[in-house]
Amino acid sequence: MKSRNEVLFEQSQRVIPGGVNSPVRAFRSVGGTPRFFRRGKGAWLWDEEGNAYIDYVGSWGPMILGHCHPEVVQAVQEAAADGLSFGAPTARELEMAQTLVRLMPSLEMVRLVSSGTEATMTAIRAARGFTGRDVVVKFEGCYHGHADALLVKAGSGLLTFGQPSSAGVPADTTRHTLVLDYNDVEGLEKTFASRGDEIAAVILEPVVGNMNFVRPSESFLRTLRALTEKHGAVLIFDEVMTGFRVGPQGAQGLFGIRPDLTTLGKVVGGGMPLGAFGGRRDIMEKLAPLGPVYQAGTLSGNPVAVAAGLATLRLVSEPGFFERLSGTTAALVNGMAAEARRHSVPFSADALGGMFGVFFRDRAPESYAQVLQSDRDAFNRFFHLMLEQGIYLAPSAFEAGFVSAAHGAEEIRKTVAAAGIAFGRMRG
Ligand code: HOZ
Repeated sequence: MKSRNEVLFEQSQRVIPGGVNSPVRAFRSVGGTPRFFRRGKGAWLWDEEGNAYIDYVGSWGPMILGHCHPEVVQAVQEAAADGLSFGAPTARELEMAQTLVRLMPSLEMVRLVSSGTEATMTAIRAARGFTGRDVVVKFEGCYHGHADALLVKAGSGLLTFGQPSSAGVPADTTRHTLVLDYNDVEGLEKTFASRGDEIAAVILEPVVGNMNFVRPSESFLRTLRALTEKHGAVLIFDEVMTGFRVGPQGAQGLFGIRPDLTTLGKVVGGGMPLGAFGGRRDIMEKLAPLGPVYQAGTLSGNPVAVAAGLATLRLVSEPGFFERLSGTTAALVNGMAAEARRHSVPFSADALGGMFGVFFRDRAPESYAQVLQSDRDAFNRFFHLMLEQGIYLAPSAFEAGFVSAAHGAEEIRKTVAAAGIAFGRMRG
């Protein structure tokens, strides 16, 4: 007899392409049936069959406080009771903009949108409008949402499914997109030496979470900042994943680099559809209605999404929040690494704030090429052995994991114990 998850998946595949509303949910690379979730509370999720899981996906990043945090739920309920959407300015939007400007010093002005994709797409447009140049530099394995110009050698689902560039994107659209290797200082210097004055923008994930987890080298970030400044190119930090996730000021605070533009999503909406981008006033003032760069959205700055985001940002800004979160994440990855050593499984892990990566290779990767050297079959086995024990990891070897403030010592202990059992079975 089929399980309820299987029945739901079968039915979904008849009416939704692949049975999912975003490809990474489909379990295609790990195999098996995606879990259909009915509810979440704190660090836990329950599927339609009533099975409980400790959640390390966190809706792919937003759920930094865990599921159904009472203050976030209350904020959403209150905002919803006032009206779901006005398509007009609200005081809540102003409060969100003021909050972001206060929390992230590189943001002089911000605009709210409905997703990370919209934020990065518009940041690129603003950079092109500001500089009057066309060329955009991105890095292999970084994913910046699914806007046409950025779907080149991208990470996340495109990497998971081995199609790093998408069909349906006219070659003309990506003609101006240059792709370099992440953490490759020399490649960067050569590109700027030959084409520096054509480059409108360089966009990157300042800690990559879309080819699993790759941290930047200090020299890479410093060179990037110096070269973009020298050549008048706009440096865009895509902090959709890392913003208010790896530290109180995102990756830019952690590494002490001030980008020209920053894109935000995920945590900023506390689990509701909200994105934002912002940065230098002279660039942001190019946006309509002040300037010639057009961007718009019926639901931009949606009051319910903004309320969820404000409540979330209030809580993550409390003193000690990131110290505690980083401690939990470190306990998780160190515990798993110790279990792997005990069972002689080649394994490594890395983490910043509430974001982590696990790899079936001896050292955490520093580049896309090294990520590909990780043993993908081993990951897939590990994923299923963990899932059987109620541990929900991202269903792909090319995604980062997320820990929330609701993950406590007991959840970490259970996860590390499950990893020990999984590694033991992998060796056996
Ligand atoms: N950036 C997320 C995964 N790496 C997005 C989730 C999705 O594509 O559904």
